[in-house]
Amino acid sequence: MGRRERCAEGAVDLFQRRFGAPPETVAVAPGRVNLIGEHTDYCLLPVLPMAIDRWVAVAVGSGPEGRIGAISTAEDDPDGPTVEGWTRYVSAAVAASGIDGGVAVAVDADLPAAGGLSSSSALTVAVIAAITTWAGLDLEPDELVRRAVEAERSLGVAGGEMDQTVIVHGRAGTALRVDFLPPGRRTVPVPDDWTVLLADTGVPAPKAAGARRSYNARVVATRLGAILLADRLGMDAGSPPALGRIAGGDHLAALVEDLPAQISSAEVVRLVDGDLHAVVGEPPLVDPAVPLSVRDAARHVLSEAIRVDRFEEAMRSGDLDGAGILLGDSQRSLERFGVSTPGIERLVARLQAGGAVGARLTGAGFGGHVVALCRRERAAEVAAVGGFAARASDGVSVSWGRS
Ligand code: NG1
Repeated sequence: MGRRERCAEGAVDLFQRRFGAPPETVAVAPGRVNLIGEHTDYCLLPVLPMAIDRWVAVAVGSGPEGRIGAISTAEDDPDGPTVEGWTRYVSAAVAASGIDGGVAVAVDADLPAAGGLSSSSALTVAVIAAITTWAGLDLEPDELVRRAVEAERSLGVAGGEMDQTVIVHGRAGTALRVDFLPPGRRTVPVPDDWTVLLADTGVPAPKAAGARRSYNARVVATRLGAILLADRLGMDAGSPPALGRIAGGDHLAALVEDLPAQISSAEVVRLVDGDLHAVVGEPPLVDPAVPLSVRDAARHVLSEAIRVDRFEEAMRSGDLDGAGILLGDSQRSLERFGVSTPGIERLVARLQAGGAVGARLTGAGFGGHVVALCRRERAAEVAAVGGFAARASDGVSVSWGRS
């Protein structure tokens, strides 16, 4: 039995044990690793993630009238890991499914929580997929993505759509190039002799408190960069403002260097006579008076978008060393962007010394996992440093309907 089936079985068993009847629908969603294109999705610039063979399974059936019954194997096991705040995702996902209760949900997972591998999005997607199937709603995959994004944003993180897109649309053996403007997706085969390794910094990358604030501050900093650059170019950065709406010209790199190193949202809005709400949102993602590192943010995002194109080319031509260099460039850019940590940097260095051609943080940063790339015959050697080889997997699947 594979990992996916074991997880599904774990959720079914738990459901039966805790709710006294078999579930009616089961959904299993993968985690993801982002190969490259970090902090670009919310700027409407491309990403290149891949769904991995670590899973979140959700079993669903009838529950207490007007309420949501939710249990997870981690919580059920007194020696199991504590997963903070997971029921908030279940509640948000139930709401996004258009159901106001009367449902029971049991969760099992072998995807590490708060590790930058998208456990929150996998849980959200799996709950919405299971419940809408159970309720007889036949959601189009893109509608499933849309509802999962909406559910997570309702919890206060101004995230992009990368995670939910690859968790729904991922295909075995391939990474997924995702564009947002205009929207597009294409699979990119992972060359046979490449191994993608994931190593844990041991520091959680939770989506709560400090990490959420730091993430949202980066989102707003990129919006400020977009507004100021658009103003110089006589263009419209849109609402919310996005660097993706003005990217593409060679002239941009020079203009980025002229951006202020630090400037607050309030100041930018004053300068360009803009709309503060469109920039910081409501409730505000960050204090409008706090200066943000706008130049570093724009520099990172615009250079990272170019690396996505180059990395895709390297994958298609089997240029492993070229791909490794791009990972290193991405990591250094993320360090200047302020989302790396000394622990991430030490782990990246150890993986490289152990035989990886390149490594970098994956996901939002501030902890979590590092992704490393190596030739397949060196995988065991690099994995000895720490970590596991991730296989590119299919996206979410649902079994059974409502009995
Ligand atoms: P993780 O690593 O799952 O926190 C977050 C965002 C992504 C993307 C990355 C950075 C959510 C659900 N996920 O990922 O959209 O912006 O950070 O590239 O908000």
